[in-house]
Amino acid sequence: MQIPLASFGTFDQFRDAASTGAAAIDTLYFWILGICAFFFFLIVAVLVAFIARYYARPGHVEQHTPHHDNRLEALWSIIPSFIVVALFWYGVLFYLDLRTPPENAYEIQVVAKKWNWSFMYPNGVVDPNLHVPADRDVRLVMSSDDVLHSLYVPAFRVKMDVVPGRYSELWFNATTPTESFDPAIDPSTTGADENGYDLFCTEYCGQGHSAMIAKVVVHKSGTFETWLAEAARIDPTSSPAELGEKIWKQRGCSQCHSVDGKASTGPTWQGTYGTEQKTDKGTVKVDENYIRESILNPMAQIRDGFKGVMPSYQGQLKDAEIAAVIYYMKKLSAEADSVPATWEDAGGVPGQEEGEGSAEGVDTSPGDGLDAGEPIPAEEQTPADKPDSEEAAAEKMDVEEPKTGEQPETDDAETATES
Ligand code: HEC
Ligand SMILES: [Cu+2]
Repeated sequence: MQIPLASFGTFDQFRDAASTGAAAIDTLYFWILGICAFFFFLIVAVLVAFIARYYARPGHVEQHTPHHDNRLEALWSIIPSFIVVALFWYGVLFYLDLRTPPENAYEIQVVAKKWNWSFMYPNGVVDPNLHVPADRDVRLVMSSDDVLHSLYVPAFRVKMDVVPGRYSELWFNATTPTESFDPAIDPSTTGADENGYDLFCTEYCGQGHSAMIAKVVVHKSGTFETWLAEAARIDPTSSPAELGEKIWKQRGCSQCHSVDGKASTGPTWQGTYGTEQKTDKGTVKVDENYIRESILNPMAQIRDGFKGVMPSYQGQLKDAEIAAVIYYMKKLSAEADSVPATWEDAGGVPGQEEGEGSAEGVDTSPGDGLDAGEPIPAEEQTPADKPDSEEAAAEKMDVEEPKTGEQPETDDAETATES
């Protein structure tokens, strides 16, 4: 909807509506605005007329004025009641529609944290911008890693709080595909809805709040699937260990696993690969099979000194991603030299057409893991790797605690220099 006088300089207050629900919101909004404006001008006009007509003049004798008129009272009570009830009625209808996602909507997981957005797709792709198909109901399931945030897409006329400790949801059906999108352009430097629709955080969440901006890219029907498949593709010339590190950071492993030798909730990954460890089912060699099993079925064997609190990543990490974690753990161990530089060197990306056959050493068929290298003698193991008691583990956790607290501060500093 194009509204004259609606632009304040370069900032477009009223974005062109780009979702199916936007028209109803706009209609209601402009009815409320119109009715308010009508009564505002009517009341001010009457006020001015009465001042001109009835102001106190010298020699004027006060006359009797009527104090009450039932017909008038009824008129100005009943008419506004109808107006207000009608606005409320439409408001409730639109609100219910806005809050009730249609069945079979395409679901995207949203995680807000100081100060960025992550959008997670059913095939495991994680992107800092929201990509959606045009002409399809999309449902966002949103959660926050830290404080209260709020997701707002002006062009879609949707807004919803993102609250720590619970899920909130939002849905829309985007009608107008994005013409061009360049992920390299910083979303906070472009104006209204250029390079994708603006997506803002609208709950003041700290220093970097104003930079918590992302773009909504609406893909023409049929092209979204292509984008999604392309985004999931792993570049065969990229490094498997680097992908493993990215997974460790982005998929939450870092909350419980350190890579610097310190045990926290879970064992450290530094120097663990290739060692022998005690579990509740006996001694085990940390090899491909054990790592894969630990990720898919963490309860199968629980390392001594740790609790079985790790969630299963069954269905969440693809074969190639598990392989990447294995390469990353290997990179952090005495066998770092044997880690291939690229997927191509490793014989291709597991599960991806170009490279048939799984990577050397990552093949998880029984027995294969055993020839991955000599076990490291017990003396060479990192002591922090195997806390001897529950208390030791708890103590280590306490020491770790400030580390998590520090995180936002470093972010603070970064943002401070940016702005
Ligand atoms: C909530 C904390 C938590 C998170 C998050 C977590 N883990 Fe764990 N993990 C543990 C604990 C505790 C153990 C040890 C107990 C056990 O074996 O189940 C463990 C064990 C492991 C092991 C076995 C390693 C060893 O030395 O015994 C692997 C491999 C592993 N996790 C991988 C991962 C990956 C990959 C992720 C992220 C995708 C992850 N973990 C996320 C808590 C976690
Ligand atoms: Cu925020």
